[in-house]
Amino acid sequence: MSREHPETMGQQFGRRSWAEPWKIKMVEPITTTDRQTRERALSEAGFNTFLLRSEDVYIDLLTDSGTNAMSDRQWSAMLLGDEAYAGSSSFYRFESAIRETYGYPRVVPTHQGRGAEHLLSQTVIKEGQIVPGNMYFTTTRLHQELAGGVFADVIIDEAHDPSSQHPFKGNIDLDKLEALIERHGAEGIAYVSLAGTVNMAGGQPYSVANAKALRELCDRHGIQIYLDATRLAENAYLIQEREPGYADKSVAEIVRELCSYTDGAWMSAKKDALVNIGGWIAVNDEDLFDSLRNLVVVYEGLHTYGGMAGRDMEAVAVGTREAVSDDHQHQRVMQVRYLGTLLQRWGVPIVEPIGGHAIFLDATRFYPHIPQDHFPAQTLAAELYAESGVRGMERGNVSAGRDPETGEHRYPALELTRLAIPRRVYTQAHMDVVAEAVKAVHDRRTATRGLRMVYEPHYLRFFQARFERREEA
Ligand code: P71
Repeated sequence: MSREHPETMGQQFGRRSWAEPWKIKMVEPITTTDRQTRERALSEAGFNTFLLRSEDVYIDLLTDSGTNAMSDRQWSAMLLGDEAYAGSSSFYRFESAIRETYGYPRVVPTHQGRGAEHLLSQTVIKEGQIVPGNMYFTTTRLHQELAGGVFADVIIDEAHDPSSQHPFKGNIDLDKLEALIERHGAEGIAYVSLAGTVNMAGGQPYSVANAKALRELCDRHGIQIYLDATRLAENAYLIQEREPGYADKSVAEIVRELCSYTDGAWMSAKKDALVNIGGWIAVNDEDLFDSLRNLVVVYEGLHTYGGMAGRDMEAVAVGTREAVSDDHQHQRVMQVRYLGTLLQRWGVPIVEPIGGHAIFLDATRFYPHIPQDHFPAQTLAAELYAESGVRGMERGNVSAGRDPETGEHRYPALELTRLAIPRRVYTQAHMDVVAEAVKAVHDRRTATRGLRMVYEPHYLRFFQARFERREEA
């Protein structure tokens, strides 16, 4: 760029600039931190970014879950929250928003996504049944296993290759699924666990064509499909962008169509739905609904609040409708892509194509000299925090946990550090700061050593595990 003729960001990338479809009404001050403070905080946190205090973090990209900024419409709806124990009018507004947006008639509220996963798994899975899915998610698989199920990954092979440019890396490989059905019989399969987008693959979408073919295969065998709709609106936006025939359909229409190929869905409303807490499970079948609605009172709360306050349900109702706005999704996905494109241009290895909610740094290529049992992705998350106060999350060997049969690390094909972008929270200037911080860590990568795990909890170890720096490779 010439100094005499400054260019806008859009011009630098050879396109027209986009901007946020909102203006800012309230701000939350954040402060920068110094390296000495960060080094102390990091060692107190056992080199695990989950154990840092948020006041020690400058730009927080740990997760896009529950970290969204709510709109003035959502905040004002919260004041209308009906806090009745039973039959809250807020529940009925919540129920209508979900019915209209996703199309399932029967809705059970839960406090967040894993509450819904627990209910579905306990209700539908029989001991020893297989649960095929398009890649595992940590809490989803754990609840399936706790219910006696055995998760089987049936995502296409391209999803495990961070450089594959396949536009729908979230697709299910129907041959893999068919082979499982042949081996175990349809009665050996609990249901197909389908997610849009696929978090652990890098926020990758599945296509409408794949969903239709999956429906057809499952109908032939009488197998149900349940959808993790946590980031389905982002999946729909990526379909609008890339699937032939969908450019003129709205995100809202595509969401409805995707749901029409499934028997039910569950949701962590903390993502797409632009709130800080909430969830649900919604189904077509009346008997299944009765079972879920009965179980929810044991674990979450009455079937008209499911662990949420009335005001929380109001915020979900408004946020659910905002989430399927085309303008919102455009800004959302383009902001993520802006950060990723800067990193790509500087030669930082990331998962491609850039997905819907986060940039996933490929720690295997970032630190080729660090073996997987020295936790390269955990190391990268720790180094990035020490460098800059930017907090990301490990999504590799620590997250994958141990195989319940052998007790060994699972050594997943993808060893990633995720920088998840909260919705409507940070600006393009924040993305510039993050990109430069990653570049600085990348520039001194050869001098970095891995970590040793010194404390390992039994469940979902990544949340509370502790590490020490290794002095030598
Ligand atoms: C994310 C989270 C939150 C999280 C969960 C576990 C470890 C670290 C962070 C939560 C999801 C999700 C999908 C696809 C279900 C849940 C559980 N993601 N499905 O990405 O991404 O929902 O957190 O509301 O219980 O940071 P829940």
